[in-house]
Amino acid sequence: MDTIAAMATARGTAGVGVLRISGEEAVATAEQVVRRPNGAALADAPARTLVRCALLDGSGAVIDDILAVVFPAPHSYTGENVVELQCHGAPVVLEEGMRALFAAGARQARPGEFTKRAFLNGRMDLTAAEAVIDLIDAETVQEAHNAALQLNGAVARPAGQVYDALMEIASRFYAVVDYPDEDIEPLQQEEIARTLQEGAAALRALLSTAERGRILKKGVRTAIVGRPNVGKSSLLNALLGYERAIVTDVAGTTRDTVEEKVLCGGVLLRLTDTAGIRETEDAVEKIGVERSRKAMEQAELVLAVLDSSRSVTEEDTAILEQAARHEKWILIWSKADLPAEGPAPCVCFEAPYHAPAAVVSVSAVTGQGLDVLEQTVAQEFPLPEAQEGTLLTNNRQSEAVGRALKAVCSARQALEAGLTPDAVLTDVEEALAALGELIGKTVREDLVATIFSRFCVGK
Ligand SMILES: Nc1nc2c(ncn2[C@@H]2O[C@H](COP(=O)(O)OP(=O)(O)OP(=O)(O)O)[C@@H](O)[C@H]2O)c(=O)[nH]1
Ligand SMILES: [Mg+2]
Repeated sequence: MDTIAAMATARGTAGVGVLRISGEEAVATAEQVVRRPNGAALADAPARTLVRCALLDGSGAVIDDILAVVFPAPHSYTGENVVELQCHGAPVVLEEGMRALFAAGARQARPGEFTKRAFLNGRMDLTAAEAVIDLIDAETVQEAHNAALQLNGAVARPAGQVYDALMEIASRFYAVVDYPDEDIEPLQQEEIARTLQEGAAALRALLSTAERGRILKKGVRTAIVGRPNVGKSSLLNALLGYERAIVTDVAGTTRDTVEEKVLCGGVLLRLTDTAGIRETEDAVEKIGVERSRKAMEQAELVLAVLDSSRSVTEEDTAILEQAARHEKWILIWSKADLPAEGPAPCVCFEAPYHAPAAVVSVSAVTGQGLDVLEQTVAQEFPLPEAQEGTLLTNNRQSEAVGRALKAVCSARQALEAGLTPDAVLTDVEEALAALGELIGKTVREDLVATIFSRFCVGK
C-alpha cells in the first residue's frame, strides 16, 4: 500500500503537534524530512523509542526540533511501518512538515484511513474500529469508558464466541448435507439445540444493551414544557450554566424549540426548551406551540414546569395530563425563591397516566433544587455498571446482532421441527453472515468505506 501522511493532532497552536506517516516506505519517507544530530539514519533508531531530530522543510532548512518514533510493521497502529513526528504545535511548522512529506512521496491520508488500514491488516475488528470514532467523539466519561472497552473487544468477544460455535455447527451440517449416509445422532442434535439456545441468549443480551447504548451516545430526548412564563428557558439556562435561551418577563418569549445537550446527573440529556403552550391567535406562536407539543410527544423524558408563585390554571393541568402520558416525567415547581402561591393541583395519575418520577422545587435564580433534579435523572436513567462496556452504540451493530438472533432462533425451530439439515444450515449460515458483518470478517467494501468516512483525517 502507498505511504500516507496526516496531521494527527487538531489544527491550531498547541504545545505539541503530531505528524503521522504509515506505509511500507514510511521510514524512508520520514528519513527525508528529519536529521538526527549524530547523522545516524532514522531506520537505525531503536524501535518504538523517541529519538531527537531536526525537522527540515522542502529546501532542507531546519524548521523545528522534534522527537520522532518508529513503529516497525506489524507492531504498529496500522500494522504497517509507522513513523510519528512529535513537533511543536505551530501550524506553520506542521504545514511545512506536511509539504516536505508530500515532496518525499507520501500522500495525504483520507479521513479514517489509518484506522481502515488497521482493520484491513487485522489489527482490530470492525466494532473496535467504530469504538475509535466513538472514543474521539465521546462527550461524556461514560461514553469514553464504553468505547475504550469496546476497543478492547467487549462486543467482538461475545459475538466472536457465538460465531465460532455456529461455525462448528455449520461444519457438522456440511458433512451431513454432503454425505447423505451420515446422520446427526439424537445426542448430537441435543447438543446443537443447546448451543443454538446459548447463542440466542448471548445475542439477546447484547441486543438488549442497544437502547442504553443509544442513550449513552445520543442522549435522552428531553422536553421542558409548560405554559408561557413559568421559567422553562430559565431552567434550560440554569442546567447549561450559560444564557442560551432568551428569558424575559413577556409571556410567549420562546417561539421556536431550542435544543442543547447537557450533562445532568452524569446522564447526557438532549434538552429541548419549548414555546409556552397556550391558545393563541398569533400565527408564529401557533407554530411554536405546535412544535412544543411535538417535542413533548417525542420525548423520552418530560420536565413539566409549573410556576410555584402563581396559582395553577386549567392550562397547567392540561399540560400535566399530557406529560403524565409519558412513562418518565418530572414535575417541576419553578421559582422556588419566590413566595409560593399554591395550592398544588389535584391530578390523579391513574392508568393510562403515570405518576411523576419526582416532584422537585427548583429556582433558576438561586440554583436551589437543581441537585435534586440531577439525582432524579440519574435514578431514572441508571448508567451501565462500570466494566460492562458491551453496550451496542450504533445502528449498524444492533441491526446485525438482530439479524443474527433472528436467524439463530429460526435455525433452532427448524432443528426442533425436524426439518432437513440444509434448512437448518441455511439459517446458521445467515447468522454467520450477520455476525461476520458485525465484527468485519465478511463485510461489504462499500460498507467499510462508509464506516471509515465518519472519521477525522489523521486517525
Ligand atoms: N425569581 C425567579 N424568577 C424566575 C425564575 N425562573 C424564571 N423566572 C422569571 O420568569 C420570567 C419568565 O422566564 P422564562 O424562563 O423566560 O420563562 P419561559 O417559560 O421560558 O417563558 P416562555 O418562553 O414565554 O414560554 C422571567 O422574568 C424570569 O426572570 C426563578 O427561578 N426565580
Ligand atoms: Mg422560554
